[in-house]
Amino acid sequence: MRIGIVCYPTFGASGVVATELGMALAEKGHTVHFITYDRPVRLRDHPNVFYHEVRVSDYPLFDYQPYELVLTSKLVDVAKFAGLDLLHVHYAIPHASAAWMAQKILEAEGVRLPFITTLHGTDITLVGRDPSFEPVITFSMERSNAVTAVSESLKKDTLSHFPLKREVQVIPNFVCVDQYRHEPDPKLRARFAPNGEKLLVHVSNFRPVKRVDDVMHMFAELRKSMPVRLLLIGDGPERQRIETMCRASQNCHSIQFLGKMTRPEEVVASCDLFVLTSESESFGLAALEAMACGVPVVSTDSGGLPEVNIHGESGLLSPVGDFRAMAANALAILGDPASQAKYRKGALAQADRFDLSLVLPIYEELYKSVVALETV
Ligand code: GMT
Repeated sequence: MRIGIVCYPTFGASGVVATELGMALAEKGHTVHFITYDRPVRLRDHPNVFYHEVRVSDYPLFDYQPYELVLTSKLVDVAKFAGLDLLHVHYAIPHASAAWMAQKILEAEGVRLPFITTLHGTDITLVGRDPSFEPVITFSMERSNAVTAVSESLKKDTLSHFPLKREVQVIPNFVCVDQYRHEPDPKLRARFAPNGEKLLVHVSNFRPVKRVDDVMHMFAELRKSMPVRLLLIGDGPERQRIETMCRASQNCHSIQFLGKMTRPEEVVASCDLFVLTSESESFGLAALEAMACGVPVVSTDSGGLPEVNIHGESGLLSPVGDFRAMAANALAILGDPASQAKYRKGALAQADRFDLSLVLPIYEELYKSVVALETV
């Protein structure tokens, strides 16, 4: 099939899912065209993969550049030039409405272009619910040829926040487990935990929804009971404030900010515990990637996290904001070698349930069914 993929090209997990899906489809022989404003960070070179940049002009009349229109024109152009069989757009805003517009333009020219919208989380739980977006999001979800959500929790949120009459299919996020099976690297451990401390890690885009303050609080609490160090990977609007908070604390010498990394798993695999303190999380791909490295997870129980992090198996869950419970959970996992080994095994087993080999055929089936539909 010839598939167009629209996504955010940055470090956001929706872009990572879209990119890894496209790469896997290309590997299976499909031709994949990525259409976005910058080269997706995880995009690798492949003979079946093409990248089309959406370039917005800086015409002085526009205080706000009409990205959605330029994207639509590019979709029309690529669909015609490459003979796309379908479009798969990741993150509803503004990709789903741009895809619908492109579909209508092509329809007027007698060209059929079905599109699938995959909902990732904040497009529904935060931004999409805003009245300034809601009617457009509802409309474009209704008009998509298929809508998927990355967890049961996100599907439930979607159906409760939007007056949808249509089906929403859950297709969970995935991880290619073979790529994540790194053994802990003694050199990295010696660098980050030179005195044999347990090593905690958090990966996020440092947005308020991640509650990185709670990572700092749970770490301070845990340090009262055991020697630990903390790595913070990623960057975003809260990073400076958290770094300032860190410098003012007594624990800062045990905390390192590593910034954005294209392959965080290379460090995560050498850690003992992954911490995710989010207020809301439709899935929590970063946690799944950690599990695939054999790293158990202490997380909140919000959104789709209980579908990914199984309490008592791959890690432990606690209510949002309860950093003392998170510290107690961390101690329960790391406190003795048998428990750590049990959770490590549980994390690997849980990651196996989300292996790419299980999820890719579900997307391919959906693509086939959408392409086979008679009408737009
Ligand atoms: O978590 C973020 O802030 C990034 C966001 C995105 O759109 O890239 O992530 C969302 O999509 C991911 C991939 O499906 C999910 O794993 C994340 O849980 C989800 N984030 C939220 O729901 C906050």
